[in-house]
Amino acid sequence: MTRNGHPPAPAAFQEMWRDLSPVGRHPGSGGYRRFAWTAADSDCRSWFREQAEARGLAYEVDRNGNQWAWLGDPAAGDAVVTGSHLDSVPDGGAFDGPLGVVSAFAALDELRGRGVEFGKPLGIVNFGDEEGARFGLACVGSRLTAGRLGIAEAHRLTDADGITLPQAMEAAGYDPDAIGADPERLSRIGAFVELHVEQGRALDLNGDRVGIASAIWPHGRWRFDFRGQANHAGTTRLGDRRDPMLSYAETVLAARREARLAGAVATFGKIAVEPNGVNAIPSLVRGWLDSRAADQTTLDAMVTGIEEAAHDFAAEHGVELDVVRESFTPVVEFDHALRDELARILGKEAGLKVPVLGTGAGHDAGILSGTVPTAMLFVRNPTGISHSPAEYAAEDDCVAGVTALADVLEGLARR
Ligand code: HGY
Ligand code: MN
Ligand code: MN
Repeated sequence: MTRNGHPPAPAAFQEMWRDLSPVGRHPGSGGYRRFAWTAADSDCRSWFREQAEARGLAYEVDRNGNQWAWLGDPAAGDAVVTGSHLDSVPDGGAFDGPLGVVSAFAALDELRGRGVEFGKPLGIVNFGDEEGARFGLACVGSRLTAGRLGIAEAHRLTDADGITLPQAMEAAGYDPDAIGADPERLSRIGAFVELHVEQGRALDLNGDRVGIASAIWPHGRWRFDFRGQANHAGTTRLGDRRDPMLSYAETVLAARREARLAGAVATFGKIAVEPNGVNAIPSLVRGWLDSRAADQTTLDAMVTGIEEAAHDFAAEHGVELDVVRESFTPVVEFDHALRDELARILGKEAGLKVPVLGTGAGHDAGILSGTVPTAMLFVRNPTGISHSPAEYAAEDDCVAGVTALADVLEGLARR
């Protein structure tokens, strides 16, 4: 036993974690760069396949590149599915996504160890391109499968080097013309439960190891293109400049102000500058806004406020501005019956104190929740840091997550 009374992680968990930890890790930053359809992504996919095969599970890849591992025949229906994603944001942490996939395999091991007989098919899934780090749109694999991203729209997605999603899929050995909605596959799922590291400190502040998700805030991504005039940094008088960097910078500050007033969040975390020369006034500053709020009305008002401010700043500097909404995910309220069932399984049967909490982070579970009864488990994150190499969860808490997931899967498979 470890010093706070929880058993150490099972060897299989430690081994999976160790195998996966070098994949796509940048030696300089220590963060992960596991972007869709790259070599690192392919290595993660090979790892998933090996884990499935080592456990004698039936392995398949669906038309959208999501990977599935099955115990029992999914065609029997009412399947219980768990899993998450293996891709990352630029220089992401080790836990966001992989914890849910590794815990899924570890929970299956635990259930086998308990001698549980499954009356229903049990599935483990790795959804492709959850973070949208390469093509700008999050949850591409689950959106396509749920019919919430059209084929034509997906085919238009392009990365920073001008490579389209179909080109990237093809280069990785997948057929981009096969993508699209997969209602039959989803109709076989009776419940989907995604385990995820918490991306905040609510659990830690209350001294809880594990929590259940209530809702996901509505959120979206907007692209702001400020176009001015490239010119010489040394010879152009200040009054003669049409500098888009100025209106961009003022917009960043306006976003912060609007978010504070709304009790919400707004972030410019990505920027592209042309010509991107140290001695040139930019011709274009392209900034991406990520905005999230507890409800739709607040989010709409905040983004409108930021856009209006950006247009005023652009006009002041003789700059043109275009704003494009690149993606949007409405509020997700997880299935109440399933949520209550998880609370019952973990609370009454396993004797855990399990708080129910909302989150501002997006998940494949949120995308699926419109089609499939869906729930989420969160595992304590003592610093709350996520989307950063510093993201962390203690091994004891990961073990508590695996046990909770195993309890939930066992309970759901018995229904
Ligand atoms: O950006 C998000 O909320 C998620 O982590 N994909
Ligand atoms: Mn993430
Ligand atoms: Mn995630």
